[in-house]
Amino acid sequence: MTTKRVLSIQSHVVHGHVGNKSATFPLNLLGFNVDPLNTVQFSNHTGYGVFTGDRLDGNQVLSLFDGLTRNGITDQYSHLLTGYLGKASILEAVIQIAKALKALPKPPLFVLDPVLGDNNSLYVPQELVPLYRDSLCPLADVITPNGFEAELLSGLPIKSEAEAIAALDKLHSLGPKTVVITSVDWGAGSQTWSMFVSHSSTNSDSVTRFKIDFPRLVGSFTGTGDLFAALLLARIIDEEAGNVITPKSLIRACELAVATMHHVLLETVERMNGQSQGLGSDAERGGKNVKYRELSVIDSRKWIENPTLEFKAVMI
Ligand code: PLP
Ligand code: PXL
Repeated sequence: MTTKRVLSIQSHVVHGHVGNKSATFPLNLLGFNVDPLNTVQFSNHTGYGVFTGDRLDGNQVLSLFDGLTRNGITDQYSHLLTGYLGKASILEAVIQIAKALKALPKPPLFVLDPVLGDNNSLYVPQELVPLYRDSLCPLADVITPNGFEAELLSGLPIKSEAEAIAALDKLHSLGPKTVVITSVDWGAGSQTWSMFVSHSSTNSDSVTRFKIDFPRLVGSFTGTGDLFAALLLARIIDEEAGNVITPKSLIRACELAVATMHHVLLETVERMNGQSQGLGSDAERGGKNVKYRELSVIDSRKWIENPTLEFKAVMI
């Protein structure tokens, strides 16, 4: 078995489960060595009323990568995972890192989560959108935008299945062979959200496309995209087929990741309801409720290791 070693370039928060704090534990549990390169260190995610801490600069990120390179560590990675980068100079540094890793004799699989925002609002500067679209996405093997990010990167609206398929095609044309639009929210009238996935094989023109519908839960959670990307990475490669992504391995990885996500959110809601009892409505709590919405990543370990399949992929 090949060593599974991930260079994971994302945020660190002292409290809570986003970025590397969302990705590292599940990856470790699933047998991956993780080298977290933290782009920022914040007290908590930026959706709280207050957050403190610092961002690295692009040259500090490059200096960390240089240390790894000079010690012969960078050629040991089986995967590169990138998430919250937060500012343009870090994104530019990551472009250089991805290029350096791609030039190796055995380049790692690059899973890129283009973290820009959610629910129609950006949580990073607008200038990151064209940098992702034109410079980083072309270097990635797999991209995992949410619905809002997919609209920003493709420049296309996603209000129907036909529009989701058009966006998948547009995102493929940026370069990645595998595109996963993690969640399309059809609005409050719908009981479900949908994931849309498209994969074009390296040596033929054939494209596999499928969707997975899963229940819409009340409330919004931060770090779900980070957790999903880690779970997808962990199972996406078919070792028996020669360490490549196959339609079969991709479908299974998505189904298992959605199953885990669903259970993590159920655990989170259950814990949240217990903790926040007696505090009145969300409005009365004046935004303080956000701390009760942290994902229950650790308490969900059995669902990370052994998810029960509940939501099936449907070919489209
Ligand atoms: N809920 C479930 C069950 C999921 O599988 C996902 C997918 O990643 C999400 C919610 C939301 O993910 P995102 O934060 O990428 O919108
Ligand atoms: O999950 C996205 C994310 C990651 N990292 C940090 C964040 C957010 C979203 O708010 O603030 C630090």
